[in-house]
Amino acid sequence: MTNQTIPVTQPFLPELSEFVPYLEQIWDNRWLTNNGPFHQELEAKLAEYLGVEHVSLFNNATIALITALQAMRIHGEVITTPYSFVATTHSIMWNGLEPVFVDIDPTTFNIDPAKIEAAITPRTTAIMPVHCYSNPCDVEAIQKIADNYGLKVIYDAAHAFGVNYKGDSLLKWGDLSILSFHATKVFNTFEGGAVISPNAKTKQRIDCLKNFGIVDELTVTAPGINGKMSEINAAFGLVQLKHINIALRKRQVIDTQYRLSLADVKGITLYEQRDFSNSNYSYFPILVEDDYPLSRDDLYEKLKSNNILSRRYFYPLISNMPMYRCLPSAGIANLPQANALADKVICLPIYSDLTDEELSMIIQCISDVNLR
Ligand code: T4K
Repeated sequence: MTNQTIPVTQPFLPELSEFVPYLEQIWDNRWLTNNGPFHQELEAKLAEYLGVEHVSLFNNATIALITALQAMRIHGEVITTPYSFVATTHSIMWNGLEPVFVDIDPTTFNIDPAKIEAAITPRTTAIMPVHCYSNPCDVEAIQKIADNYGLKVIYDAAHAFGVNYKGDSLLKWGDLSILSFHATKVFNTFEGGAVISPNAKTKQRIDCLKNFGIVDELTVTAPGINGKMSEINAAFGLVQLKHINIALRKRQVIDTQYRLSLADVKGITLYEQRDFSNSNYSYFPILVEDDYPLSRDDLYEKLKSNNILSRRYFYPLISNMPMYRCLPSAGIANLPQANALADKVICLPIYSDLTDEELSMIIQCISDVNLR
């Protein structure tokens, strides 16, 4: 098929010449990090683009998640989904808290609100759901439960850049939302992330914690961390932001083409975006069902032998990883939907520079099996 490897994703990179003047400015003013001018500008521009008020930039989403839990003074147990990238549960562990896994809804791939209440104990203080593949969680049901039981809700919104729900930013739901700007995300700053706060006071606490807990030269009020984004990363974010709408539109075209071409392939199930929301086309997961001629792993290998590097996000399931599988909530019987999904999923390549020819090759590779 092709000799060129097709990765699952590739960062969108503007022309290097567009970035150079920003570098020159950094060299000129010798301000490299610690809330510099590009950092401040990116926070303001992102707030405007995302339709939120309070953005705190971070060096990555994992540190942002860890800091968010600390900022909310979470203790005891945190209810979360096992169907995510490991960073979600790792951030809970880094705070010395106990993750409690709750199964997912097989249609949204997100934590199933109907199963949350049964997992609440006197030690539960927070819920950490994930908007998986940019599909919004059932934010209304989750908020109702949180209000009834006095729990905080911290959304891992690493996949949810630019997603709206019922006409407003999805990032406004919960007590805090955390974005990732990693190289593999739709909007990237090489490495990076952000916490979205609901008010200025919370943003102030987040900003203090990400800067070691420093208030001023003589005052340190909390055991904070170094979560700061550098000027280089922030400057790159400003350049990215100029192109983000075009990059998202290109992804949308690829998503549409996949859907048109794969809808009728027997044994392949496509994932549907929830009503009242927009996708950011960050991932294109397919489910390989029992009536597909190949197993999920055989299809993965077939794609690989054709130089198409799909990924099994999210397999293995976090709850089956060695450091988590002994938790009382990690048993397969407690998480049947998440386990089933992890065994079926493949994320196909999607990124703005994927060519029509490459897309056709991927589609053909998946569809051809039926012709044998
Ligand atoms: N919560 C959720 C729900 C997340 O998905 C993530 C991150 C986080 C929290 C934590 O966010 P950060 O702390 O990272 O900001 C990748 C990413 O490293 C990770 O950020 C992401 N989720 C996860 C879903 O995927 P890997 O181990 O699969 O990445 P890697 O290095 O295998 O890259 C995947 C493909 O991307 C490569 O085959 C080629 C391409 N690529 C990658 C990089 C790094 C490029 O073309 N250029 C690059 O620079 O984890």
